[in-house]
Amino acid sequence: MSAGNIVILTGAGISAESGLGTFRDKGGLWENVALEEVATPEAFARDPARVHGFYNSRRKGAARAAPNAAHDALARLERGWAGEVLVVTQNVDNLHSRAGTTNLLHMHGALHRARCAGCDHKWDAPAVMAPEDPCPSCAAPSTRPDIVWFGEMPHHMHEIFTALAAAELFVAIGTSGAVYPAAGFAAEARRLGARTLELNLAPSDVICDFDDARHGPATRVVPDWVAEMLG
Ligand code: BV8
Repeated sequence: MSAGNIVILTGAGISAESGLGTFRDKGGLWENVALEEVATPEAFARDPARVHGFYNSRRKGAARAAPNAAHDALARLERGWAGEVLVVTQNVDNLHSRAGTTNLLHMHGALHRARCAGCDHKWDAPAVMAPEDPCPSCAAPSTRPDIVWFGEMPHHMHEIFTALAAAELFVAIGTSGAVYPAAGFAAEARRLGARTLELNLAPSDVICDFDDARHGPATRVVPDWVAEMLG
């Protein structure tokens, strides 16, 4: 394959070697706090200060982290590949954009963005958010992290399915395949005619949807794969 469109789905595993925790590995985020307490609209309605505290802490951690060799390799692939390379990330950190990836969709939102639950205005999030923060546009105290919580529709779904339909290759990197609709992208891409490749530390929950797989740490497996793709 020397051209053709590539869609790459990334998850928390690509940022693990940058020091950011994953969700479902041993010691993962959801082992320490129940997602129902901090990552649903109901949790935010019940205790907005606690939810803001959870994301303020993750925003601080993400700001301290740096892109790793896997993020850098994907940015190289975008620059050097003859076809289109689209990165769809489930991650809410900004390590892909800091590594230089530009064709990028944050389907689960982003820690560095804020949103008004009242007027839907979006802006760059401050380091620390609180329930009483007024919206810069409508002044209502209805600001929230621009994060897609469980039970909410992920962002950019139309663009993602359009890209899957035009893809020759779908690659999933650092994701457990536990969360939908992202976990269904490989099966959808395959149904639409794409080849599918998993690059992950261990087989994911949806390994059966992949034609090929390479298992190992992202900072080794992803640069090796990109080097092969760029010849
Ligand atoms: C939706 C933002 C419908 C938050 C996230 C009941 C009620 C409501 C919904 C549902 C329900 N039952 C099922 C659902 C659907 C639900 C879902 O799938 N739930 C799961 C738990 C069963 N999905 C949703 O709710 C989605 N919305 O369905 O909307 C709808 C329809 C119409 C109209 C309105 C609504 C929304 C899902 C988005 C939730 N938000 N993130 C935040 O980040 O705080 S999802 C959450 O899981 C994470 O954020 C992450 O993005 C995502 C996936 O996790 P992974 O990235 O894969 O991370 P994980 O730890 O799981 O795995 C890491 C992997 O990396 C492992 O495989 C590991 O081996 C590997 N790894 C580790 N180290 C390395 C490595 N690989 C390489 N190198 C390494 N070094």
